[in-house]
Amino acid sequence: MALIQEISEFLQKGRAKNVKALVEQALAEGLDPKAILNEGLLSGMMIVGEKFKNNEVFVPEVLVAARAMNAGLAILEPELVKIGNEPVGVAVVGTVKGDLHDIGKNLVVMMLKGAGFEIHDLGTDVDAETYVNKAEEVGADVIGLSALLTTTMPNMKSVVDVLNERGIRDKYIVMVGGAPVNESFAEQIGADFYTSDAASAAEVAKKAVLERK
Ligand code: B1M
Repeated sequence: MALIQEISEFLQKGRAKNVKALVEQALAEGLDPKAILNEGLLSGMMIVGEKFKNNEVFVPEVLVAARAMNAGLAILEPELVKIGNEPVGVAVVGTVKGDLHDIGKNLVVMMLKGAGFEIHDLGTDVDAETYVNKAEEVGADVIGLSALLTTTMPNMKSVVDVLNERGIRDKYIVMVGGAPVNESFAEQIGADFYTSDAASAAEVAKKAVLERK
């Protein structure tokens, strides 16, 4: 157990090399890969997410913690595949058409990963059809849309419109966020949730998916 706690603590400090080495050691000692994931990597990332939300840490700390999480995950993934670890849910995430800002979107991706989601990151400048096609292809639970420009906010609505046109709106939890977006805009375009930061996005997504299951 002490080893798993150490993994969580090194992850919070963004120490990728230590996290990688400790995950290798934990597997070599026969610790349960799910415990390493849940109590080591994911719990560490949730703590970072909470601190980020409370302005106790900032973007650079979150990025290095996420890098440490990815280093640990790379070692752990083959073991998790062997034992068939089920993700919490599947999320398709991207920045909408016309918009190249991706720092916030990347944080959302990291937090969702940290909350146990399988992520399909479509990158930036993503058109509505691409979101919906990908969501259908991978059986997504959540479609996450990020926009940083007032001029690209309407492209969030295009995604909801395509879902409605295809009669599949209810299959998905549509989440929106980004500096110019707010709760009333989300309501106006028919999205399910607006969250103001990446950690809240992960919390809300997890809760919404678990409530549907
Ligand atoms: Co741009 N830019 N930019 N820019 N840029 C802004 C957004 C702007 C506010 C600057 C300003 O004028 N004060 C302004 C937008 C004005 C507006 O529309 N209201 C602006 C502009 C105008 C432009 C260009 C048009 C400039 C030009 O070329 N004339 C151009 C547009 C290019 C394009 O996208 N087509 C442009 C370009 C760029 C750069 C390429 C130089 C660079 C982007 C680099 C990159 O992303 N790889 C850039 C940057 C860095 C910024 C600022 C300075 C910082 C944005 C950022 O990364 N913030 C920004 C000014 C500002 O915000 N102070 C600005 C940090 C990030 C962590 O926050 O993305 O808000 P944010 O994400 C937050 C939350 O919003 C939330 O979680 C994160 C925190 O936890 N969140 C979600 C985000 N997505 C979410 C999704 C969710 C939930 C939460 O659910 C799915």
